[in-house]
Amino acid sequence: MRKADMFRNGVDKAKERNLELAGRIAAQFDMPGEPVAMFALGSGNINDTFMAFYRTSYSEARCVVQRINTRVFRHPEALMTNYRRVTEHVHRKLEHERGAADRIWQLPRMINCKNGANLLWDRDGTCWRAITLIDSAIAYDEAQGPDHAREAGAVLGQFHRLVMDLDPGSLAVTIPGFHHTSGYLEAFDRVCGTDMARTLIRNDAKARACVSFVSDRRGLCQVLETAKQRGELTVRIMHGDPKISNILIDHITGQGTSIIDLDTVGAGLVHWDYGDAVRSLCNPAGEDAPDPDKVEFSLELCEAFTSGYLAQAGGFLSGADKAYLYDSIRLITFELGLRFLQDYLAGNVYFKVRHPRHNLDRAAVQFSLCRRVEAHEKAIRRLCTAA
Ligand code: GN1
Ligand code: MG
Repeated sequence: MRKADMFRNGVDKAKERNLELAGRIAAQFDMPGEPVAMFALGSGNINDTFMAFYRTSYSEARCVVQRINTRVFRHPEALMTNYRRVTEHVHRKLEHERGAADRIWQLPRMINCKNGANLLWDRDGTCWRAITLIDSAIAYDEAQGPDHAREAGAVLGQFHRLVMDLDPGSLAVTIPGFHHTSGYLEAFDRVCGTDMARTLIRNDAKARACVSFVSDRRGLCQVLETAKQRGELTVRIMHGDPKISNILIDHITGQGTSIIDLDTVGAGLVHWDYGDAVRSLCNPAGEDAPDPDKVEFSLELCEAFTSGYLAQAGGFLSGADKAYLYDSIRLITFELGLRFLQDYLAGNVYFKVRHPRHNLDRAAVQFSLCRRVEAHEKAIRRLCTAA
């Protein structure tokens, strides 16, 4: 084959696929110019994310386009209403505080369709939306070191501070029971009673080890809930999914600039967010670590993240809030493992998987991380309350 043909073949194949989506989906959003392509982006476990490219004769623009997973988010309209409410509130506040800020904090906003709607329902029943792109910022999948961790902490703390005066009751619940660990335990118990789960557990040592890990920690599920009932913790607005790849770092200044993925924003405990961010940041081997036994929890990254977080959020957190930060890391790590395990036993119906045992492998990684967190309990408690 001649070089020119090889080149054309390669380009054409990619073009065909992307052009089809660009013409049908990207073209409907209120962006300047003509859509020229859509490329898959990111590594989300629920929605499908794309970068859309648009061109005019003198410039070009990009935005993020997402196919919303309506099996998980059953009421996408509610999700969009939350999104708008939170971004408008945050943008108003950022404008007001701009003079005193040490940087330009950002939060992407929605881009409506050309017909004014904020969601696009495609003819095949799929649901799409578009969001502005923060072009000069990077979402890292892994911690880049303590400076990165500190900036990531600052972004989460800043987000909590910015939304703390928004009424938690004003936001819709996008996933009922999200982060209610006891509910995940009940779902796990139910699935364990099915024939499919029984077979999966009986024939597999890894599954049995994961199940017994859960059995040993059933009491843990209530830790934050009980503190809330006792009045030690307050319901505020939380992000719901602040894993490291949802926190953007400005690559020009190296400073944290924005948090993305507001799909689960709503009433809850800021502890869920703190725990989720730390469990994802302080596990350098990642959620797909090939060997669960080699998973480590980095105290250094945890300390840096916590200092960045408390520098922004410390002003409104009480002593009791700080006292439960350790428990939140342990709980959310355990909870994510439990969610992966439950989904594996239910036949992989919630999280996207690349192979049939993917959710089981993911569960084993989170449980191993949870063990490391438990082993570091004293040191973590010290750094959370000292900061
Ligand atoms: C899911 O899709 P993604 O990657 O943004 C999940 C989070 C988990 C995360 C683990 C709505 O988030 O709760 O922590 O996977 N989101 C939902 O990677 O369940
Ligand atoms: Mg998400």
